[in-house]
Amino acid sequence: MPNHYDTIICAGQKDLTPGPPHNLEKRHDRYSFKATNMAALAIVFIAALVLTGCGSRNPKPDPSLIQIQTPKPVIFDTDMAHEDMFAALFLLSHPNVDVKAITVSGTGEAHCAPGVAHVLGLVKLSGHEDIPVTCGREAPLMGNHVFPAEWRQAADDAYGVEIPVGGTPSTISAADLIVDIVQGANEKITIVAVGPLTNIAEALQKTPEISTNIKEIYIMGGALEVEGNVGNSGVGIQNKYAEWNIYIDPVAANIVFNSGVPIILVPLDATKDVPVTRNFYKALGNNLNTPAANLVYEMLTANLDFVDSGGFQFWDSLTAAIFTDESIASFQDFSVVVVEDEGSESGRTKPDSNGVNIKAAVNANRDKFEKLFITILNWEK
Ligand SMILES: [Ca+2]
Repeated sequence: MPNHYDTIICAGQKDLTPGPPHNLEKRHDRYSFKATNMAALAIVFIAALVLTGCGSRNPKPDPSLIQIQTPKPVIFDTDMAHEDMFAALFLLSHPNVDVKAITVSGTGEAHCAPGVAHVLGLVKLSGHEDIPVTCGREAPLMGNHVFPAEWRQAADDAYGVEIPVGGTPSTISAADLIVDIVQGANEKITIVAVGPLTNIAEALQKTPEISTNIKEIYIMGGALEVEGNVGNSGVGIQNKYAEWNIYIDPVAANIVFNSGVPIILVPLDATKDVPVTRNFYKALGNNLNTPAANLVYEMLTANLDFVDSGGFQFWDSLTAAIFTDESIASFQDFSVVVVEDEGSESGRTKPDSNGVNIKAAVNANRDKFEKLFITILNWEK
């Protein structure tokens, strides 16, 4: 139902938005609506806007959103589901970002071998084959939480989309690569983490002193004042609170949160504001000027059922985008603990006055995000 509205109303909005009032009159004449019909239509129209949340219209590339700056060095830690690929391509395409390494979390959605292969394809596609890529351990630091096997298979298969064949991976582990990059850098490195936090926790456990040379860690994960997404995934886990990335390896999350490195969390509280919609899909379809934009479009095409389900959000892309421009979100400080014990709150990022202080995005500006995302995907470096 919402998809139907989304298609019709958002497409109709495309006709109406740029036009002067006479466009409306033309439409009325054409369809010879009576006043009562128009009133009913108006109610449906407004209801549909609310239902579909299609508040941002026709996002188009807007280069004025980008002020060129010295590129910021970043390590991207990912678990290579569809949305991870979007975030990776966003960072790889962004003129203000210098991706130093990409590490795959072996506890995440894709398994190590296909996950790394897909990253290598993306770095090739975006002209960055020199970026080192590797994977980490395939079990959480503690516990046995895993993503559903069906989801993992889909990620391993890149959802049926052909990813270019890239080069060869780094021969060292993800944790070692993180340590090497951070210790070898002549300025503080930022980490953007959009999967389970296993690799980063392992690096911090192995070499705690790297924390002083990590500027900050942007993390897609957790749910603070909204419901989590584990319990409502339809996979039979009774847990209303946890978000998947943190749920998979809560011990790792606690290590990262308590490392002393400033944490900027992008939880479901903020990502709920950036659903992936048919309207966005169509807008991107009108702006396919680079291999990156084309690949994201193909990936959305392969996942339109998920788009139409209303459950697909720009989780990882929003996190990457916030790293480049915090003005697209609003933030609050929270004191949180991550629940490590098994049970109905396992993996919860729980507000607790005895917890660790983090900064969390609580809202996102969807219109600005969508424009920025389309702009960067179409950026020619
Ligand atoms: Ca992810």
